[in-house]
Amino acid sequence: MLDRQDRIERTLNTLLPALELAPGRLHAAMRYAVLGGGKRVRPLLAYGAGELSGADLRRVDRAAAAVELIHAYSLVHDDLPCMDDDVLRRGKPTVHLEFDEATALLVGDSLQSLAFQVLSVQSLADDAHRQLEMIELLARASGSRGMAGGQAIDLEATGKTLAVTELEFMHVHKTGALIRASVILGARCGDALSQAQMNEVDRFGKFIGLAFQVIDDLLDAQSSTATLGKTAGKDAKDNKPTYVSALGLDGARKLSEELRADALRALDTLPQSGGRLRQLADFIVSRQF
Ligand code: GRG
Repeated sequence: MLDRQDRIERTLNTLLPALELAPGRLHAAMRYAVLGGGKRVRPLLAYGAGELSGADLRRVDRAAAAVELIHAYSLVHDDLPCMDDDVLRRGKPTVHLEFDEATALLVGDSLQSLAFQVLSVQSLADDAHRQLEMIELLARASGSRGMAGGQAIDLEATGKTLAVTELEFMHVHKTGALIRASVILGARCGDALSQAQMNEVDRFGKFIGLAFQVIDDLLDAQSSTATLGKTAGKDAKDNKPTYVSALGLDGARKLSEELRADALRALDTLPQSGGRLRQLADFIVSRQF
């Protein structure tokens, strides 16, 4: 994990525009938003899946960077006063506080564009058609039928009580779609997996994406701002429906274990029984931050 975290940091550092390039303030804010923080779970999943499919590591670097850039953009926009209105992210003041709101908006826009630039200008696959499919996959996962759509549902749900099926629908989109795309994109950088195995990788991504969110809800309820590097206890304060409000602490913990088991079962038929994806599933469900 440490090796891959270091690798994605170096890749992102190279891909982000240099401070010396105009407009310097926007580039400084983009670098502030992306570098030196975060667990890099989505890149780690892409690397894990890429390893299973025998992918060239340099190709996975690009896929991993693209998903992390989309993720970083979503965090910057999510923290804006018109959305979650938060002051702390990755242990630092949020981008709109450190810079200003207009810059934060442009940081998100620019990171999203950069993600697609990275996927387009460098080779991800021998077959150009495959590369286009990968670009489409990330576009769908981030758009109104994926992450942005999930965020819209989340904003509408504030102050309401949602059934567990409705919560699941929201999070399959808001958090799950990008996590699922990270695994698939990593796997698509190589050729070693059959279609049946790719389907299992996709199933793994779906279960682990939901498990990630259940744990996020538990940590928000149980952990501290200092440990998380973002404001803890915000869901309850903002009256947001969560797995904890729907199922209680024990029920949410039990669901996370069931999702982990489902995710691990999906890996059973894969080479090395899923290799590092298995370890990442454990990390996602056992994490403390
Ligand atoms: C603004 C289009 C748009 C979408 C925002 C992902 C998202 C949608 C908002 C983030 C708010 C949030 C707390 C979502 C829950 C799960 C989540 C994505 C947590 C943060 O991800 P981590 O824990 O963060 O991977 P790090 O900082 O480690 O990268």
